Amino acid sequence: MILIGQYDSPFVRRVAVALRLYGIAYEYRPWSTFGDGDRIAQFNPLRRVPTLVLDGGEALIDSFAILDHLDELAGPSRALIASSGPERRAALRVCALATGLCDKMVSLVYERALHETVSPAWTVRCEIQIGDVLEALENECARRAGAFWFGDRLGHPDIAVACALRFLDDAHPGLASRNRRPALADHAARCEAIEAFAAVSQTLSVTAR
Ligand SMILES: N[C@@H](CCC(=O)N[C@@H](CS)C(=O)NCC(=O)O)C(=O)O
Repeated sequence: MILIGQYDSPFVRRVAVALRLYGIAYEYRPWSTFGDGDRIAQFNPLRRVPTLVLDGGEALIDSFAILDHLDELAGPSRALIASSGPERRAALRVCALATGLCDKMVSLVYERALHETVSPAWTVRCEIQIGDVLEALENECARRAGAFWFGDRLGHPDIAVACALRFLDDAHPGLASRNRRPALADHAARCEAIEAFAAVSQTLSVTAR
């Protein structure tokens, strides 16, 4: 299979970390969403990453759909998320908060990179959403009992939150320092120390023109 996208994207990175933790081999195409838009469009008309091209040529789009397939390949006993019930819903909720946080952070990046005049209303709204989600995640993280979000085993929520925090530091250092959260900082350090995270680490470069 072929993973398209750069590791500075929190969405691409969460997929890449899962691929590594599952031990699934993949070819890597570090195509840029803007500079390589035409190449990405051959597989995904949305021109978005991550895009995962399966061996038969089928292209999966959106990190949730891609991880759903990888979980199926890994099987229920190895999957990084519960297969059903309240545990699955709770894990998906944390993942959705983390990826929603990334949507807002990416949106702010594009707002600043692409518009001559940045919208103060949109900026303030995104910053409030980012701050509120970080606070909610911090509270949940501080209350957890085990080493990871839902016990002693790392799962998709851990990966999604850690990838979001790395993107926050890279893309919005000012917001990151205004939103320092000790439990989340500890969580990020714990995840970043794992080889699967270190192997797919890339400093953000914004090329949105
Ligand atoms: N919901 C998608 C979001 C993916 C996403 O926003 N990717 C960004 C890169 S970080 C992208 O492709 N941006 C280009 C665009 O939206 O035009 C997912 O979870 O995969």
